[in-house]
Amino acid sequence: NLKLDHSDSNDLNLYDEEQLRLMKEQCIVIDYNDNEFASGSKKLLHLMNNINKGLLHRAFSVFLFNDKNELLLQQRSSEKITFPELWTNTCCSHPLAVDDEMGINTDNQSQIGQISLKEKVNGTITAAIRKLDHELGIPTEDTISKGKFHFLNRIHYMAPSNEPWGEHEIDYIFIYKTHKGQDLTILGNPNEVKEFKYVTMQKLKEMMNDTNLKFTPWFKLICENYLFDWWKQLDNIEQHENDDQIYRM
Ligand code: DMA
Ligand code: MN
Repeated sequence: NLKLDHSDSNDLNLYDEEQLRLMKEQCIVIDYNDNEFASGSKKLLHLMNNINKGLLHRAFSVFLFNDKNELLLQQRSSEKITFPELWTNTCCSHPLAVDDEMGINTDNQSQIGQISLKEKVNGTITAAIRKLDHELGIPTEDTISKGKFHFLNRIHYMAPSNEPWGEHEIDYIFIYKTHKGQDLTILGNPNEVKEFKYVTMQKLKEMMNDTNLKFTPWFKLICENYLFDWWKQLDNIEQHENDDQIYRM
């Protein structure tokens, strides 16, 4: 019985046409424990008016490293409706409310609300592969393989963006390590990404100290709480994999 903001009154035609089209994507609405119970448009789920009524959705964040252990960063495009022009991790988005990306497949009989974490992770990786291609032109066949995504943990956070938007998500964190000698083809989609580059940990720390550069709130949270530690242990990242806790921040 929530009175939700559908924001037809907001001046949405000020925004980029393609990004507005993407606001119609159906994301996965979840409860506090990450159990799916509904779908909702990206637009509805990212209005602070609705977030303040408790709406929460599923998301993912990929941290992709090259074979020199450098992290691929991106700067979000000016067209992005939420958090435009901020620097952030390789790729972020939402698994959609479709069987594949929720983790329901022909091998399991999972019912909505009772999908195992393993299957949810699997579905979320499907979404991550879709968006690595869409945002960064990283070709999915032969180059990116499902088995090479390391699922670390989930963080639950809320963060306002520019009015009237914000985030309230349980975010699945993945590390993807490129194998030795592999040089990924990257072709940034200008509607999504303004710039991208590989950085060492030291370079990233310098960037974060540069007051001219702005970073997304989830990226800062993940860096401070986890990433800098994991980065030092990239060669043994398996020991941190598959943590089933949800960390509230
Ligand atoms: C949403 O990312 C996900 C997180 C973890 C903030 P986004 O705004 O980049 O999503 P999309 O690329 O689908 O617009
Ligand atoms: Mn979101």
